[in-house]
Amino acid sequence: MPSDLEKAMESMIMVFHKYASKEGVSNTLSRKELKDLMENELAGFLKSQKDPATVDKIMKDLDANGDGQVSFEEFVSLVVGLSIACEQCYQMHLKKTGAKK
Ligand SMILES: [Ca+2]
Repeated sequence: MPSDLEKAMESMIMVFHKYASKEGVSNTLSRKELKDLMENELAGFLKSQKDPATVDKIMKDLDANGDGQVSFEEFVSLVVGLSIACEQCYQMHLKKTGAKK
């Protein structure tokens, strides 16, 4: 049986390919595919970002090689970045509630 971490890694791969295969090049995300992915899979994050240009900004940041497509490697850096931000919130939350684990 896969562990929680293995399941999380599998989810990242499945989500990426679910959206990447929608149109055009099947193993990269176009701007539209990235937008769909963020709206459906990162809705909580997008809601806290009031700026409507967020997707464009993120697309530009992610597209390290500038080909207008987000590869799996480029997508992973988004997930890692968000995970680091979430972990920092989690630590702040722990400090606030005084919980020790
Ligand atoms: Ca790219």
